[in-house]
Amino acid sequence: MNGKYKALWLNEEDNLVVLDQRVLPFVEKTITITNTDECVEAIKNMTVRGAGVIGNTAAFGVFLASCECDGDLKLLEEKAKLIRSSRPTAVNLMWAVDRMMEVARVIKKDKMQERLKQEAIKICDEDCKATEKIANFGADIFEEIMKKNGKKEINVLTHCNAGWLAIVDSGTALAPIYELQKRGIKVHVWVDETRPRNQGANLTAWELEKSGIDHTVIADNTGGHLMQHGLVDVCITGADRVSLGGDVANKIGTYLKALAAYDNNIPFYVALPSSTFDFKIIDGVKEINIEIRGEDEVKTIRGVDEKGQYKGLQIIPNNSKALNYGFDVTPSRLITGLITERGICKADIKNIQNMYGDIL
Ligand code: RI2
Repeated sequence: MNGKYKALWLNEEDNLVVLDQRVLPFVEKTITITNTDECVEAIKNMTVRGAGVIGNTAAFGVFLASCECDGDLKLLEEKAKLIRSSRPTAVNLMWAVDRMMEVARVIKKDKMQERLKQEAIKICDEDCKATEKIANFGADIFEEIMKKNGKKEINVLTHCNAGWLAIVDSGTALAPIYELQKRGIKVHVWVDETRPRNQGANLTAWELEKSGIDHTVIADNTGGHLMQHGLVDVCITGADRVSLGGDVANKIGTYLKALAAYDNNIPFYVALPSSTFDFKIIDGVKEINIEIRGEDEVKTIRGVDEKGQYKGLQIIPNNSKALNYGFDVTPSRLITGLITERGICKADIKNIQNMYGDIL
């Protein structure tokens, strides 16, 4: 793909251009990342977000860092460390930086920049291919569910945003939905708004609207009610880190949806590329580091007023405290299957080990 993807691309000057995901869908603008500090800031402040895109940005960040280092590996290690620690939960970030640094450590000084640029492009290209496969495996299973339920249309519930804004080039959880559309199958998506940052209401709805996919935005607490009344055929989310035991860290609120799905006998799938596994850990609830973000994201809400002016509003009393966990962990027992580029597997240690026997 030569470094050009929908959510991010390398420009003529070899700088990284990204869609500013903080202001979508109200403002469509790009930000150009030219150095390590800008890369770290863009990941921290969520100009870019989504496990895959965070990993891609970090990979290009290491390339940009190498342009500041003139072959000085020690300096590059320091800069890579900064990028690696910009957010704690999505493991694609650490995975991508580590992979880039393995390359940097064995390459000659004068070849370093070009080689790192090519490696970052390779990481993105691999994600693109993975999402194509996820799209097909997921769409096949969704068709089966639809037939089993005797329906001509499938109702899918998703949480947060795991579309092409989250992983190049067609997403994880949304990839099978785009594929169903290509296959001419009627699909309707229930989009959880996903407070506090509203990635569902802002980003997933924007993506689906742009693609002409029928969807309805719901308040975060609505899913259980819909499931009890037969209005959801299947749930699917992306993931930020998945343990060897099959526990899934994903956007806060995912666990509650999985509980409701389990109680109502509705399949709950998680879609991820292999780079989202953290094979070093087994018990995700105990071992995954959950990001705590600033109170302000809970205290305020952002949107446009009646004049189309984009702004933030405070929504809680001045002296009330707020707490903002970014993610939760859904235990493997609540998950019907993990959809990866290698196929679909049960979320348990035995099946994950079988699927990844060649690298474990
Ligand atoms: P992919 C998001 O977190 C959500 O947890 C979402 O499910 C995930 O990233 C999608 O990433 P945030 O970065 O699985 O918006 O699609 O905090 O790579």
